[in-house]
Amino acid sequence: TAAGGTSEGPKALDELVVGFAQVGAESGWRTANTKDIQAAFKDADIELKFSDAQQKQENQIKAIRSYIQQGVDYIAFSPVVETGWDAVLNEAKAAGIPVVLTDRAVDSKDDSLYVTFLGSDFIEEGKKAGEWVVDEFADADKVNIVQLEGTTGAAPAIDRAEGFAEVIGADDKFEIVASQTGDFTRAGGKQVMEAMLKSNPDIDLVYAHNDDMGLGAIEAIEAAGLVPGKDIKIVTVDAVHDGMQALADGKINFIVECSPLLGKQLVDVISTLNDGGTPEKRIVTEETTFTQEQAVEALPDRQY
Ligand code: GYE
Repeated sequence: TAAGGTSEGPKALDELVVGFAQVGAESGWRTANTKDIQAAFKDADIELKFSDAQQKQENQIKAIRSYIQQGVDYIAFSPVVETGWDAVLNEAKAAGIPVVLTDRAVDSKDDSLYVTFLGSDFIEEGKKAGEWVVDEFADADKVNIVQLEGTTGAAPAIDRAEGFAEVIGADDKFEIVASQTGDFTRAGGKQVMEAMLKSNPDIDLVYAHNDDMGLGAIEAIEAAGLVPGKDIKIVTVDAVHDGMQALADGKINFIVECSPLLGKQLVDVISTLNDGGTPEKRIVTEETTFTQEQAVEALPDRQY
């Protein structure tokens, strides 16, 4: 069958073919994620077909259809947005090809369309960012926040906004005065921040859904003659190298970690399936948070 070892016993790992449909190369996180997945499959001696959808759902759907046509054993993908996957996932199901979601979830009523979802708890990440803000501004009377959102419709953008709003919503001194997507890119973060600085004279805090947008915001803040990390505080999510460097340099104030190192776990899921086993339906990535001091300490040992 196309579906690995399920009915004919396990295949040798070097006979397996896995198709991976990546979101794009929009951020430092994504680059680290791609590298880690490619390295893990190489180590395991499993063939990986890789495609980059350039942040477009239609490209990802095309890539998945092409993997189905090629009769790969498994498909893994990180859905650029949450909705609109049922049709193509039903095609994979009909072809007997198990699908693994990595990093981002789909919003579908039918959870038989995928084997497992392997990745972070983005609501929790948003809450951790919010909790830091509540502590940091404990003595303030009014806190004007601007939010740089991730890709519209993407699980991490939706959930990081939700978790954050829930925590800061408990005190009405916190106000999100502007919120707009920067598409998880540095250029997007910079452009949106420039516009926000023009229309909002009194910004206390930037909450960016990833490091790259925070790094773009730093450029805009400096260009406006303000000091990032002091005049305007910044909290981001990811903890990739450049973000951690900016945190250690005092330009970012706090980072919630989101680990891109999903390769080994994805290989484990594939080999469990190949052996006829059933992986957990949800595999949550473990992660921490970093202050400026912790970033200085952690930086030398970071892998990405
Ligand atoms: O935080 C961001 C990337 O899906 C968790 O996508 C991922 C997010 C990550 O572009 O940097």
